[in-house]
Amino acid sequence: MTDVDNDANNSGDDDVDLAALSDEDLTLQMHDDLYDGLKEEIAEGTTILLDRGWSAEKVLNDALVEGMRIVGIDFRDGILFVPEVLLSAHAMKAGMEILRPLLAETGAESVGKVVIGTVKGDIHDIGKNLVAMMLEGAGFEVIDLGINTDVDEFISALDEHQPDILGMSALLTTTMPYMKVVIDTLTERNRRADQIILVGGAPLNQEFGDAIGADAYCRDAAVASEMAKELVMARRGNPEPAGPSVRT
Ligand code: B1M
Repeated sequence: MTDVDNDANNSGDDDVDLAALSDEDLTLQMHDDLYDGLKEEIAEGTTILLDRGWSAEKVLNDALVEGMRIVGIDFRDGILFVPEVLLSAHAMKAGMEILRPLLAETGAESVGKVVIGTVKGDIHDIGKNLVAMMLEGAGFEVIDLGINTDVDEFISALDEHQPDILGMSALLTTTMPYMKVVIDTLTERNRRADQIILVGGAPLNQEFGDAIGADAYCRDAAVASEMAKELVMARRGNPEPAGPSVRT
């Protein structure tokens, strides 16, 4: 098999001159390199594609997110295990770090504040980090609480930063119900309507977002940044507080 066959079992041992590959082959090679957790190669490939005039969004979606999707399939099927997937995640982050300033490039004044975190019990942060980057790119000030965030941490951050938006991410079917714990706690304390609540993560869907009382479920980072702008603008244009449970 050649390195650009996108062969999942490729060991990636051969030294490939990434700069000599066509765009298509380089993209496939990056899927392999992500699979093999090759951080430096991912950073190099990301830089090459940007130098060739690719937009940060295209590099992100075609090379990195698609590569991670392939990793996810083999993880699900028991072909890859946690240590290997962690290496892939580190490699993905190396690419994202290069894209971060480009995705966050904005001349605009802050359009609002967002507190975001991955919920308690969940340590997946790649998607949440991407959402944070896209929100920064859309002009939001983002306070990122990281992973494994419990309700008290969310609420202290809301107290401290008084954001327009609370964003929660979950990647596990076992952790997504915790979003409801946070929303219910805010409702019980009569402060649900103080902020817009956005939720997202691979196992979620619109129905779940509606059922737990979020203001919006966001399929991906691009939708999250669009939705954030739209809901903040709507809220400012309309003095009625957002959210299903309105403070009385
Ligand atoms: Co985990 N893992 N993992 N994992 N992992 C999944 C999620 C899984 C689907 C893999 C699989 O079986 N196919 C599966 C979950 C099954 C389920 O619950 N249905 C799973 C499992 C089971 C586990 C462990 C339990 C494995 C184990 O230990 N036996 C364990 C759990 C640890 C824990 O959290 N307590 C575990 C561990 C790990 C690693 C540590 C190895 C690593 C995480 C590293 C890290 O994040 N720093 C990892 C990874 C990398 C994955 C996969 C392969 C990739 C996730 C990812 O980064 N995707 C994942 C399989 C998959 O999803 N295909 C899997 C790329 C990212 C860009 O997409 O995160 O979906 P995503 O984010 C998107 C959208 O969802 C959305 O926008 C993002 C960008 O467009 N979005 C939001 C996300 N958050 C949002 C918030 C918003 C709005 C949109 O508003 C605020």
